[in-house]
Formats: sequence, structure tokens, C-alpha cells
Amino acid sequence: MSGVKFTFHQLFVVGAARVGKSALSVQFVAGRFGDEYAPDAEDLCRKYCLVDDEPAILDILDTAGDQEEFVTVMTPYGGLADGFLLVYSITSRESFEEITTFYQHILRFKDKGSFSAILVANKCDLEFEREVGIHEGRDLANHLGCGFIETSAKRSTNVDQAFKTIVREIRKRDEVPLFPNFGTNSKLMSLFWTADCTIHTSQHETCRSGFR
Ligand SMILES: Nc1nc2c(ncn2[C@@H]2O[C@H](COP(=O)(O)OP(=O)(O)O)[C@@H](O)[C@H]2O)c(=O)[nH]1
Ligand SMILES: [Mg+2]
Repeated sequence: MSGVKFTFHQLFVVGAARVGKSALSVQFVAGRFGDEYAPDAEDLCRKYCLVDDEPAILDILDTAGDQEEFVTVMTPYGGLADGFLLVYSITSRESFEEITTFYQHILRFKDKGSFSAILVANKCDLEFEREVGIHEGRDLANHLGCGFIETSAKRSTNVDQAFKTIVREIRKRDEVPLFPNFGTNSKLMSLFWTADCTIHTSQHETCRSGFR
């Protein structure tokens, strides 16, 4: 069969409100940072990238950032997720403490061995406002059995690495199906797109065109 082969992954970006989930997603997908993003918006976008010279298609669900809303999304779609970016802000201890609850929500829907996760400590450019130490982040990641990275969506520090690390983890974890191209084979994608969840188009306009 001709055509390029891709690995295909569904990633959920999860965490408390205002930690920078949308900023990280937009920075990764579109390479830009804006000061404001719709606070309650849930967004889905697609990114093609090379990870260790192998092409990958990533469907990234930027969740709305409230526990209740997250459970609502996880109920029908959580089973599809291969990887979770668990995001807190180094400037908010509360957001750090909420990570454990988000993780417990994930475990309600997925077996531990069936997904990969990375703990993402965002806003590392705001060192002078830091409330959560890097060692605390590492300790929590060890406790959860996942990777850890500090990022700044604003400065684009480690943003690519965060997303690519999770892809590596997923590839290591299991045999990921290879698709000759996404057009005809992506059953998961069409499930998302017929989903009865609010998908706002404003933030990811540039990447969204890739779906059409
Ligand atoms: N200084 C700084 N601000 C950030 C960073 N990431 C996001 N922000 C800001 O934090 C606020 C919340 O970001 P947003 O992406 O909407 O958070 P979300 O609710 O988790 O999606 C916005 O004002 C962003 O501009 C970052 O890495 N550094
Ligand atoms: Mg957001």
C-alpha cells in the first residue's frame, strides 16, 4: 500500500482553570501565544508532527478546566484517550493540589495500564510568583508514575517536548495502530466530531483547517 504511515493518538489536556491548557495547546499547534483564551471553551484540534523521525497525528482535546465538566467529557470519550497532559501552574498551589483529583477521575474511566500521562508544570517564566517547587512536582509525578516537565506556553519553553514526550510514552507503552492516512481510517476522529460537546472554533482556527 502506498502513502505515509502515521501513528495516531488522542491526547487530553487536563487541569484546573487558568493554568494555561489552552495556551499550551495553541502554542504547540499554532506556534503563538495570546494573553486571553475563552475561559470555558473546550477545543479540539489536530497536529501533524514528527516524533523521533516518525510521523504522528495528534488529536488534542483542550478541556474546559472544571472537574465536573471534565467528568462529563470523560464519560463518553475518555475511553478513546491514549494520553493525558496533567497541567498545573507553578504560581498556583491550588491547581497543583487539584491534579490528584483529576487523576482519580481518569482512573474512574481508564485502567492504569491503558493510558500514559505527563505532569506539566506551566508558567515557569513566572519564577518570582512560584508557589510550587520543582521537587514537589517531581515527587507527585513519581507518585503518579508519570513523567514531569516544566513549561512556559508564553516563552514556548518545553512545549513541544511535553507533547512529544507523551507520544513517546504511548509508543513505548503499546503497539499503536498505523494508519496509511487519516482520511478514511479515523473512526475515533469521526466519533469526536459527531460528539455532542461544545467545540469552539475561535482559538484553533489555524489548525482546524487541517481537518477538512
Ligand atoms: N506568564 C504566563 N502566562 C500564561 C502562560 N500560559 C498561560 N498563561 C496565561 O494564563 C491565563 C490562562 O491561560 P489559559 O490558557 O486560558 O488557561 P486554561 O483555562 O487552563 O485554558 C491567560 O491569561 C494566559 O495568557 C505561561 O506559560 N506564562
Ligand atoms: Mg482553556
